[in-house]
Amino acid sequence: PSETGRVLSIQSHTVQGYVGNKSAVFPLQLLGYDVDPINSVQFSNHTGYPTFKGQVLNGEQLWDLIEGLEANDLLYYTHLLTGYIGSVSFLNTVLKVVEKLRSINPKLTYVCDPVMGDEGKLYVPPELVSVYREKVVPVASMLTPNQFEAELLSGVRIVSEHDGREACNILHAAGPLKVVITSINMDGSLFLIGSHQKEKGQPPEQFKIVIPKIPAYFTGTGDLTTALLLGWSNKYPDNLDKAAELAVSSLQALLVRTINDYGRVGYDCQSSSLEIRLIQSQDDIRNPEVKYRAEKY
Ligand code: ATP
Ligand code: PLP
Ligand code: PXL
Repeated sequence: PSETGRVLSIQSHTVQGYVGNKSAVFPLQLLGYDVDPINSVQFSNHTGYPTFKGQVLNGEQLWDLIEGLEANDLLYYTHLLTGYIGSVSFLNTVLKVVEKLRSINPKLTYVCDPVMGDEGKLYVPPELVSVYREKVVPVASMLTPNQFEAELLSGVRIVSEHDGREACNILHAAGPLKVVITSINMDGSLFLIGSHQKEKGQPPEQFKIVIPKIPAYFTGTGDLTTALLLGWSNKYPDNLDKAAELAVSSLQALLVRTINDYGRVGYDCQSSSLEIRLIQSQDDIRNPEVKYRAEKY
């Protein structure tokens, strides 16, 4: 493995629990990255709880922080990472940030988790979808949609592995050289589909990882997945399959630890969303034992 980097991570902060930056920053640091978090919101807890309180950063406030960094020559980053974004104005400012960072480092890698919804339901304003499709996807280096998000962005309804691969092809044509559909729910299992277009215009190398579904709901796993894919794919730039094996293996070890911990205190894991045991899983993040293998197509 080679090289680490400096990551600007624009994501949610929650005081309690692990979503957004709280589930991305620590693992990237464990993998050796310098990570500079910008907190797009600061909430008491994630929005899946009965209530939450807190503040939302707007586009101008985001730009203010970028100007502060620029004024001190602190805007050199190797990677930009973004996750859940709640408004069109904030997303448009993120696009300005991409442009600004690339003017300083033309090789900047932009890793975008186009968080819009899950299981057929949007949890962002519908106007965001076309901004992602038309303006964000074209500038992303790596895209990590879930099944529903890949459908929204590609226009392909995904009910088979073939559809998942076709959605990746369409997304490559729009811009990103690396696409990972983080979970397609099929036949009682989760399928991760990865696709790496090594040269513009050439057919991509594609693979799948089949993940047995754990009967529980977790929050923050999508954010952690994208962070780990950034971390490992930068260390193995020509082996997206290996990066995904490492990311999935870490994640599954963490999820097993999470349900075991909740189970120990007699908690019903299917009744509500579980907070991931991130800190307790640091060895599984630094040094995952690869138990989930990529199968090349
Ligand atoms: P996002 O909405 O952030 O784009 P996502 O909806 O795909 O991402 P998740 O559904 O949380 O995010 O899945 C991300 C990864 O977490 C999967 O690839 C899988 O490895 C793991 N995962 C999440 N839930 C489960 C589960 N119930 N059983 C097994 N693995 C899971
Ligand atoms: N539910 C809501 C309301 C969200 O804002 C998010 C944010 O990403 C999620 C669910 C998804 O969580 P995950 O990253 O585990 O897919
Ligand atoms: O990606 C998960 C996430 C991010 N940010 C906020 C959230 C959630 C999940 O619930 O509430 C604010």
